[in-house]
Amino acid sequence: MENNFFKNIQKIKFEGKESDNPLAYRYYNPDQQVMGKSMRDHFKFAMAYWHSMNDNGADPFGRITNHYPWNQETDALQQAKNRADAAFEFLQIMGFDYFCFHDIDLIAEGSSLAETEKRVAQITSYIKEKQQQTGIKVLWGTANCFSNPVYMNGAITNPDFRVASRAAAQIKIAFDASMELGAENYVFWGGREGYLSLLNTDMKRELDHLGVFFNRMVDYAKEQGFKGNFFIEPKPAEPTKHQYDFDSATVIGFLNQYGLQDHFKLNIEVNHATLAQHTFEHELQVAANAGMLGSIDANRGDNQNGWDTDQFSINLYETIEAMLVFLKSGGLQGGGINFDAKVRRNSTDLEDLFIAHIQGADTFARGLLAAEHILTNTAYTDMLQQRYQSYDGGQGKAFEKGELSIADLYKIGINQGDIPHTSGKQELYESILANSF
Ligand code: XLS
Ligand code: NI
Ligand code: NI
Repeated sequence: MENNFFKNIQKIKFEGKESDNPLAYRYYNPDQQVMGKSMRDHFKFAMAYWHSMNDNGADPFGRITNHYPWNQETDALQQAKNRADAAFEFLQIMGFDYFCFHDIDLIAEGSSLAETEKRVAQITSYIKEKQQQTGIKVLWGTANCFSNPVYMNGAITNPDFRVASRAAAQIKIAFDASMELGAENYVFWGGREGYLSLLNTDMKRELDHLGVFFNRMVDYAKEQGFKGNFFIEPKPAEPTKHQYDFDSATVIGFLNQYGLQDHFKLNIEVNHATLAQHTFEHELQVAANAGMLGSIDANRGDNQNGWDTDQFSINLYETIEAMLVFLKSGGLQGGGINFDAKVRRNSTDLEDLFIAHIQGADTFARGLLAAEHILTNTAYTDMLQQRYQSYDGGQGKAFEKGELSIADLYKIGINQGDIPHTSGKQELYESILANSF
């Protein structure tokens, strides 16, 4: 493989935890088996095209800091091809099998949607060839229905049908491109689906529109022979003040209400969980409870900031707790771990991109190994089982099965004398966690 954009960076190898090479994996060893599955298959690590290839460091207060060499060409198609070349070089160096994209990450939007459609088709056939040469796959595709000013009042939930139908057309184009590239999943993230003020919003009507649209997407995907999964990615706010896909529980309620529960799963993002005042592991568990734990957008927030900072994962404690839920619920259904994270505005060396992804992958690998240790070599599983053992037999079991009436419960409850305190042992659980790596 000849690198044009990353000439000085060699393929990233696993060197083990004693290595002091910042361009090597210390914990992510793709072929290592963990609870009967290789790390590669557990994680299906993916690069997020929008951050890793398109982000330029600009923020609301300052201009571009990262002038990536692949984004300098002014002709849209040539620029898109350069960017695809860089993406595939990057993925091969990292040893990642997947990437995720929005339609307009691949190529700049045209002046009309019809022009954008032509452009997307051109770059899709270019990328398809590169996939055939390298074996690199698409974890999921999606449509960016939030950047274009036409969506300022919403996309599918826009009060104006002209905009809603435009969004539907854009999503069809992005879905078709995703299928063309063999995407294993398709994501809906509704950055503008919500409201800024309830005063000017008919919430019920907007939600009904979203429900109808998703049902029509289910029909369309079936007609097209799509074998993958649809994922909804919850987020409470930002850019819109209140987003309809607030958190896992809200999305599951919505899916059930509109008859979509058999056709969708969830894509859980760490920083979205914390924005919703939940932990990452809480959001994963809620999705797993519903049999809808589909995929993960990996990143981390900042404890002092209340927005989606999309930093790379380094929070080991958080990741171990997440990997416990992950292993206990049998992993992800169809999805993988997509690094929806960006290097900071002042991280301007090309190698920073690699260091960031390596550390992200190592954090997940380390978290997985620690979770495996907790589940197989400590008292954790027994402790948890014992905590609920009063439901494993006798009256507790009868209650669990719905066999006790309120009168039965009354009789049992009132006749049992003093109930001794049973310690919740939280600190013991925490010490198991803290000593697991
Ligand atoms: C934004 C979202 C977005 C989705 C894809 O906060 O995380 O990047 O993952 O549209
Ligand atoms: Ni995301
Ligand atoms: Ni996000």
